[in-house]
Amino acid sequence: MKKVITYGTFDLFHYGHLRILKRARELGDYLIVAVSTDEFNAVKGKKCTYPYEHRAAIVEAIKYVDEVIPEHRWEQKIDDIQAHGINVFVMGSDWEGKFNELEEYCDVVYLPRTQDISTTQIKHEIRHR
Ligand code: C2G
Repeated sequence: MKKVITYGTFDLFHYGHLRILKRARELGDYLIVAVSTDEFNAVKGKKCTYPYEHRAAIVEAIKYVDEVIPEHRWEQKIDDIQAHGINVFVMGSDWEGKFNELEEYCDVVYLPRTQDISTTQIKHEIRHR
């Protein structure tokens, strides 16, 4: 079984999130998504609309997703890859090149971001309707 992992906040879940999860799943047979905890988002300087429990539940309900784990810190990726027997690490192209050190442990794939949609843009559009 080819196992894939990807990481993210997935706040205000949108079509760009759906597309990365669909494409990530298509790279293997099993997709794990590590969803950033509220505490880790504070480290990332991200203020979420939805708490971790809601963001994780929504991601877990997506048919392309087989398992959700929490993302507590930047440095957990190698442990996750080894603990879960991951074959492919996937991120959107806004992270291009940032995780190449993981190539020692598994394939690293950056997929093109979905254009013209982001959580920030959604918040802006709702505020300025
Ligand atoms: N994404 C995308 N297209 C968009 C928006 C997001 O493909 N229009 C992708 C991002 O590239 C990322 C995933 O969706 O791979 C989740 O995006 P975020 O929730 O913004 O995650 P981020 O804050 O980038 O956290 O350790 C890695 C971090 O946890 C990544």
